[in-house]
Amino acid sequence: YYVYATKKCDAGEAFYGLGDKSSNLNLRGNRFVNWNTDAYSFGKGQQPLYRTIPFYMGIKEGVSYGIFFDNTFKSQFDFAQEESDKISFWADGGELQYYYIHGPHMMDVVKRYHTLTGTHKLPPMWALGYHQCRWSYYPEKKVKDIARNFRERKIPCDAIHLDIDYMDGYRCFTWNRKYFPDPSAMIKELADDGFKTIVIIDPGIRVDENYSVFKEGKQNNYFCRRCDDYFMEGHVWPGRCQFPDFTNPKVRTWWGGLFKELVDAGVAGVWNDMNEPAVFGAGTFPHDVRHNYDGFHGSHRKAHNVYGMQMVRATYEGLKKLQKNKRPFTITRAGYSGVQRYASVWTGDNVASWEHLKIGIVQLQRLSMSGISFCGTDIGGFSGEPDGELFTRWVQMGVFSPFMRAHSAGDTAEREPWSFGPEFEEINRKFIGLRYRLMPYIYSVFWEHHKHNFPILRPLVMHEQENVLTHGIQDVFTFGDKILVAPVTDAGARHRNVYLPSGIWYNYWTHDMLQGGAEHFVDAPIDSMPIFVKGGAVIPESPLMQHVGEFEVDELMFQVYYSDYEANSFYFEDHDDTFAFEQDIYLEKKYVIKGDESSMILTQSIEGLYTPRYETYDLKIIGLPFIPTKVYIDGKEYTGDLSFDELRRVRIKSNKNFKRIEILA
Ligand code: MIG
Repeated sequence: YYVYATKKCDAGEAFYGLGDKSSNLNLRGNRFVNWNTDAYSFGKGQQPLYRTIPFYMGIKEGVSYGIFFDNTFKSQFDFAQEESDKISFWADGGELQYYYIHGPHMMDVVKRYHTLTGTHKLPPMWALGYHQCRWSYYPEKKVKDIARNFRERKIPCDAIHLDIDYMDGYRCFTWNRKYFPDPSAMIKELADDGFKTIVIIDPGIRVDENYSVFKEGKQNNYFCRRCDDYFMEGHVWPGRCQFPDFTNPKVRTWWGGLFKELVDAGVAGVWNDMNEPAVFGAGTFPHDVRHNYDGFHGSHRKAHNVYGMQMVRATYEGLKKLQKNKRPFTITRAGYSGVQRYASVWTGDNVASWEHLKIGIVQLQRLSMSGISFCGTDIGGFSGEPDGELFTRWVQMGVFSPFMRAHSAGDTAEREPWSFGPEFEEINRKFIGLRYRLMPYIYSVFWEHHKHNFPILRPLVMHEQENVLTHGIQDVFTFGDKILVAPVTDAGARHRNVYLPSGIWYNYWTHDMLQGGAEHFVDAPIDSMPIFVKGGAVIPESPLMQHVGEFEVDELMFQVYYSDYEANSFYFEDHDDTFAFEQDIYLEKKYVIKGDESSMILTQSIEGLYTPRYETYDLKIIGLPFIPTKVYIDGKEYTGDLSFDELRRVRIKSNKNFKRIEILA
């Protein structure tokens, strides 16, 4: 029994979306299957992978549309592979229920898909900092040693992750007291130094009559059963395990409450692994396992692809209750459309190779277009050994991964930003520092995502879908709509080609201006990476900090990029980690730039009720095509120095409430 649909497609039609697939960005000519799978060391084009996002977009004669096939059974999509003029999708059960979303622009389609399935909640700002992870950091002394190294070496970092070895015999919600005799004391010590502690959690619960989580689950009938009523059992890290039925609302509430001790100990975030669900040997559960499915009972065939999302939903909702007014931070490996409401996502067990760096760039853009903007890869590659150059290029790409975390398997050499010698350490410091300099911009882009449904990473096809040249570009993307990045993904490469969409673009490092609508050959030395800022952008910047707790400025800095057309920018600020923004305790500031050959006008409008601590702005105006002689701030002549600095910028200090600044030749 299956359901299917077939549609005609044009010769030039291009296809995008579908979540985490590891093939080329344009899906045309391929067939895909969605069945959440633990895909350790997956290769290019390998499938199925960890997630099921049955949503795709097409571009037909320059016009974009989307189809969301909301079916949780194993589903497949054929994009003109079997027959070049047809696209088909089908599933092994359920209903033929799909949504057609009209564009005409891809951005409209993506935003409407978000309206349907949700966006990420606004994360706490610290979660946007750099995360250091490894399988595993233990004992306690090792964890503290890592933390101390970050601070001594002045490499910014906000979070350290504890992988499965923090648990007692891999029993969820326990601590190995030999390695971690006093978790709260350790977590407090780390917190005092600006580090958040994140712990992993798995769905497999060890069958052990002396283990309270197992006993409670058993007494209350919370574990999954087979068709013959016997328990679903499988081996994972703890040995013989049973698995909570997260599709049951009662089980979710119970699971959420289990985090109490971890939260009381100070744990700030939870990383949900193995929730495809993964089982050693068999791969996953047998089809006949029964699920509550929120009262709409069904077998594992129906529940498999949503199991992981319901697990992380339980985790998220539990943390939300336990942490009171603090925003929860969760990560998940498996998911279904809509998982973004409960978690960030990492792409699973990738490999330390240049090819995987390329695959990761495609996966992140694809996830972002498919609703899952808060995503990242294991920086450096999970398995295998990167050399210093590959690791550094991956850190550079990681600055523009919405979730920025380095992670590595236990059988690899140590993998911290300083592991590859002083030359690479210096570059890694510079780039992780850049992540923090851009933090106010990054945070504002997350707000635009959460509140206004914009994806965070945008492939060039989203900027210029009518230009078929962009349909196949997959190694350049923008973060928000103002910053374009062209990561370097080849060993030894020190230059690369970059197509810039139409408009004016500024080299982030030199401020040189480039005309878009053309391809440019640009420098990419190892200690740099091609980054461009859109003309007309107003980019807020933070002074260098070691963790976001240090973000307390007396003066807010902006880089203001001249343009000869009108352009809008947004800046968002609030309390960083509470829900006060839901009561309008935030500021959303809008900037409009308009320039010509002898003047530039910058306006500001402010919405919201938050009161920042600073009073003034430090504005650096970049790219003026004339020598300024007069500046008026809200009609009053400005008396400060107007000369260009070494990077041809003019600095203007203004009151934070200005409405209009005029710069005249
Ligand atoms: O079977 O917890 O993808 O990030 O380090 C491996 C150990 C289980 C898989 C995750 C990886 C994690 C590892 N886990």
